[in-house]
Amino acid sequence: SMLLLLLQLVRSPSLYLRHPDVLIPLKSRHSNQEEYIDRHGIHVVVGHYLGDDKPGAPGPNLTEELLNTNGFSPHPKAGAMGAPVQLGSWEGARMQLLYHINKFNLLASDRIPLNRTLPDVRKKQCQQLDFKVSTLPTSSVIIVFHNEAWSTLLRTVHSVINRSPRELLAEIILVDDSSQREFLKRPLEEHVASLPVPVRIIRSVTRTGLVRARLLGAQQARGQVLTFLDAHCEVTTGWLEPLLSPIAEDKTRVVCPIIDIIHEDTFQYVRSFELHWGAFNWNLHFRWFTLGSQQVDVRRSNITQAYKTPAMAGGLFSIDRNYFYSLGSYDNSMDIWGGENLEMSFRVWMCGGSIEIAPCSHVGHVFRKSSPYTFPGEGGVGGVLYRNLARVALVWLDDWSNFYFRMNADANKERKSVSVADRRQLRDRLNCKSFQWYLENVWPQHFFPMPDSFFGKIRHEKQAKCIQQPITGSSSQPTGPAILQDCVIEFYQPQSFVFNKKGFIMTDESVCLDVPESRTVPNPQVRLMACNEYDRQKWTYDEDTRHIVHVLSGKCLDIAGVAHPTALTLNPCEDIPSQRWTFKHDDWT
Ligand code: UD2
Ligand code: MN
Repeated sequence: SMLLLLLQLVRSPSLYLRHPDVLIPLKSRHSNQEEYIDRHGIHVVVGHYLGDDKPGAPGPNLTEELLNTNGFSPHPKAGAMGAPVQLGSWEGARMQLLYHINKFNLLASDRIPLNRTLPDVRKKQCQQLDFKVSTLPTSSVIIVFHNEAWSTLLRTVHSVINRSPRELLAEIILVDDSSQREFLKRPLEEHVASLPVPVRIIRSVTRTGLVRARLLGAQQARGQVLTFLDAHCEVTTGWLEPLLSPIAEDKTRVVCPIIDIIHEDTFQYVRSFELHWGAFNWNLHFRWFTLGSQQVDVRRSNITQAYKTPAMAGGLFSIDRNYFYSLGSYDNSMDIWGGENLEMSFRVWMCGGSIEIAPCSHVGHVFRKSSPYTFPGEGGVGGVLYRNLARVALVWLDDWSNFYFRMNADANKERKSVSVADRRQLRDRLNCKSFQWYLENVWPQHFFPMPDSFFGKIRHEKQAKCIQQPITGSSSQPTGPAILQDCVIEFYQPQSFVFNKKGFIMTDESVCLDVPESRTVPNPQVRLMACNEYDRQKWTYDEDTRHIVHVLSGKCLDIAGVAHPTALTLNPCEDIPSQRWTFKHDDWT
């Protein structure tokens, strides 16, 4: 019956603190449970599990045997201290069979105990910090999942229980976003009932997507802070205190851990860099970038302190519960996956808060190369993602939304189908700052066009060709030798450059025109390299001579010669045609 498709396991009957904007109460069939329909028509049942529901449709070809749940019998030493799991060569076929289910090595994950040990990956100074637990707020940990594997989901839960001070952990809330693996439901409820921390399960009948699933969890949370985790994480020693302590000082700080890597093939725990922060590219896809030299200096002055980041990855963060709601929680019109991380980042920053990374908090996450689940909704994964991103752009990007839609045909297609009036109102009501303020103050190293910078193509007059970034075909930074190609008349990302007031010639993914060998080689190659704010990436333009001068060497941008007609180099400045460049401005607003 519909009644029990959504249910929540509670450990004690009590009154629920619910956020008022969501619920229509229903008369319940059972005296010991409450039911309601939320704003999205999701039928929610809150109460004791009564165990009389009928299983729904089974997932595609997923049998209990295949997923090894009740028969889950890990090897006690596998993956201990975060070590990679060694599978036997005879297990290859089974590994392949299981891999596609979650797009990670399920066989390896199932071999590791739920309580596996991990190294303490924190820096010494972090390990020596002495948090006064009694001064910290309590936290609910909210984990949403759709068709998550038994072993990864429960290892997330166990790691939280094993490595959090009990007094800080109000509860764990698992929100099942309509998983199809019916046979896992009862074992999950039985398993969590035996745990020493209250774990509640909320199930959504319909596939609602991670934003609305997190909202379902947040409504039920009793902790002062909400801590969100993906369903395939493992937290390490001392992870929680550094997330809560900045919030104890100031409720408008939204704090993320360092996200370490749980390898998707071996489940090895790999510590990641602490000298990164989060931002995004011209497609509004989240990216990690290395900290600029100024940020590194700030970090070095106190390496245990949380540092500011322009954006969060999205899955792992702590936020004061009241602050979460006063700031408009989430855009609940966002579907399935994507965009909510930037929406929240812009909203927090532009409306008076901050997003920070606590370097003493390390949480591992299984990063995957592709998504294991379906994207219901028109247009599949692209339709869903770009409708979400179109919402982000229309609400938060001001003039840059035009730039975004010109750069992104996929998002532009969705532009007409979304309506964001309520979120625009929220932005007005909260009196939030502009996107220009955000770019200038929160992310001064950004590579977006500005009112006072050049944006467009850089044309070699004699050859009638334009500078182009190398097309690498990979999703990482497109670095390599800069080349000259036929100018494309329309907007064309690989030929679009920002030349900003600081002298950097930059393009998407934070790559800058650079000459690494400008002082060691007579005819050095001109390249596109990760922007690093060093002087060797600075240029000036002389309107009279039309020279583009490399500041550090004082030499001029030139073509490499007849033998290399598409390559660029530096030469001593001369009044010659091969050193003449013009800027073709593109109107991006
Ligand atoms: C990252 C974030 C993720 C989210 C996403 C953008 C990290 C480590 N992860 O992608 O949290 O911000 O960017 O949206 O920062 N899920 C549902 N219902 C759905 C789809 C997903 O409950 O319809 C769950 C899923 O089971 C998982 C969580 O949402 O627990 C995040 O999804 P993901 O792991 O596919 O996202 P990820 O890590 O690629
Ligand atoms: Mn994830």
